[in-house]
Amino acid sequence: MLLSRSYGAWLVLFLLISPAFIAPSMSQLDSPWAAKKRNMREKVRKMFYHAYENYMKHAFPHDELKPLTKSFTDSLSELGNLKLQHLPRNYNGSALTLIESLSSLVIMGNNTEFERAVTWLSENLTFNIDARINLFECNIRVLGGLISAHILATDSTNRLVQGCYKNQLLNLAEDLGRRFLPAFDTPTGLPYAWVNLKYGVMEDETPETSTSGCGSLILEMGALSRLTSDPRYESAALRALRKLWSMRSSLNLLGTTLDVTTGEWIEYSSGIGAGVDSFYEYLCKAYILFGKEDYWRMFHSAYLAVQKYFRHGPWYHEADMRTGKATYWQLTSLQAFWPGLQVLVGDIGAANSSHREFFYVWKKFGVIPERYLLDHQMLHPTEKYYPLRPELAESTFYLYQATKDPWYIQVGESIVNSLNLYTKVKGGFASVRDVTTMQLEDHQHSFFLAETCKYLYLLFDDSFLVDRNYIFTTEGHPLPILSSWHERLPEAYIPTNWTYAKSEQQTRRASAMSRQVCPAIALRSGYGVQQVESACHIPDSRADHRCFSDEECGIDSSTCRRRSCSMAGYCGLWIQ
Ligand code: DMJ
Repeated sequence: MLLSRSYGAWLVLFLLISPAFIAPSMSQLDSPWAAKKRNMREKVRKMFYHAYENYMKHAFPHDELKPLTKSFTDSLSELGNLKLQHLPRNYNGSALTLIESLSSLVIMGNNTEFERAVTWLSENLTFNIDARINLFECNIRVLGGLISAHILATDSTNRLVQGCYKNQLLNLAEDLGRRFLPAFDTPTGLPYAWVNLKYGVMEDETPETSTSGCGSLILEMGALSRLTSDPRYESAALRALRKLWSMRSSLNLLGTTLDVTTGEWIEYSSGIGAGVDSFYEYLCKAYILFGKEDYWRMFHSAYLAVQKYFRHGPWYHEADMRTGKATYWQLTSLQAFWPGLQVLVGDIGAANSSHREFFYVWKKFGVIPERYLLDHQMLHPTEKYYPLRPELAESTFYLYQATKDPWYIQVGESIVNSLNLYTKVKGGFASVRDVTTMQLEDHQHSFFLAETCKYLYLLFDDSFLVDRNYIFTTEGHPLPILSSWHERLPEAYIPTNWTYAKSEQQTRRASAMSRQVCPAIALRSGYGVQQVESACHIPDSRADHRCFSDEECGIDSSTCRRRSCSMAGYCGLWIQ
């Protein structure tokens, strides 16, 4: 008894002091990747603060920083349009870059600066300004930034210590949301692209808008409705989305631009890049956030149509929504978000192969050019710029979350090095005007702080996401997935990360939605090699691949090309 008691005491003593011995040996065992990630995280943190502090010093409270001249631009009304629109004389900006930085400050653990920013915005921001703004841009940057920050300010982590937060950011968001509503007052319910914050839709306003302009509002406006219990915002965004979806062709394709008064298409050609990109993203993310089956049905059909008509191996071209025939063979830098979206739905194989091509283009030029003509293998003559866009970093973050393949850490490192080498100047980070000369332009876009730095930071340090479940808006602002907002999650919902895969085996089916997107997914172990079928796969109608006509043939799973019926009556990828 005496013996066992003293043995017990030794054991307790050992357990108490052992961490001191264990800790150093654990850190010695630290993988070289862990050290690399810490080092890279610190590099990204420095980048963010270089951009942020220069903005605060030379531009705040104006909208964006001009890093070369260390001055500012009041760009709120320029967004979505290159011409500077009319602004009232006494306009001093809406602190756009500060709003866009809020969630990044939290993710990087700077609650003090977050609180300072929240306090300033609460006391000074107003939307009662005679400014014609772009609904889409203002929604994703300002409304999304405010809503996400409000949630981060009021969640259970008690970030704000001074106790003077009384939902001011939510009140501002609600005020802004109200100013959006006149834009939806059209015969179709599709919103105008432009609305004056003070006076509503201007006389003779253009009725032309884009697919993403009216199809990417549901996350922010839906969240606003849930937070305020005022259903008008979600209803307006949902009505627009449903109308847009009803305008799809029989191939489940949409165009790029349309008329909001007639509900007719203007540009029938579309792809996954500019003018359309976030429409697909929001169908999928709206399903994740709100759990409505409707969103899933729309997304699933839309996604399969993209894979069927736009995809060519790892590349995506544009096609005519009426015929599905290829129109433009172009790579645009916005398309680089697509692999990230594919990770969310579990189509990892396809995501990985496209991501590699985008990274190859990044390496070729040092950064990714806005538009590259795939058929002529040359840059677009007027779109050689790189405005510090986040999309490649975003996809890299998602793919690393899903696979834990250290190769993505190397990709991230390469992106960070290029950004520091080519775009860092004394006064911040400057956009690249021409990727062939690396000549710079005097503009630091707010999404550099909201997205580019955030996704790079999360790639190297995802501690913000541990045991929490967020989706990121198209502008990189996190929104939590809550059972109270969700149609399908049980009341006692325990968050699990949708994209996080812990073991080797899970990496292939990293998303909770894999099975839904890829019903034909099959892990086949032939000679020890596992293959994952792509979501574009449509099997031939007969298992023995015999056919009388092309209609009986499906879509090839690895190339996503349509199979056709040969003279001998077999489906295959015959040269036509
Ligand atoms: C961001 O403002 C958003 O991601 C938007 O959806 C399109 N891309 C820009 C940044 O490139």
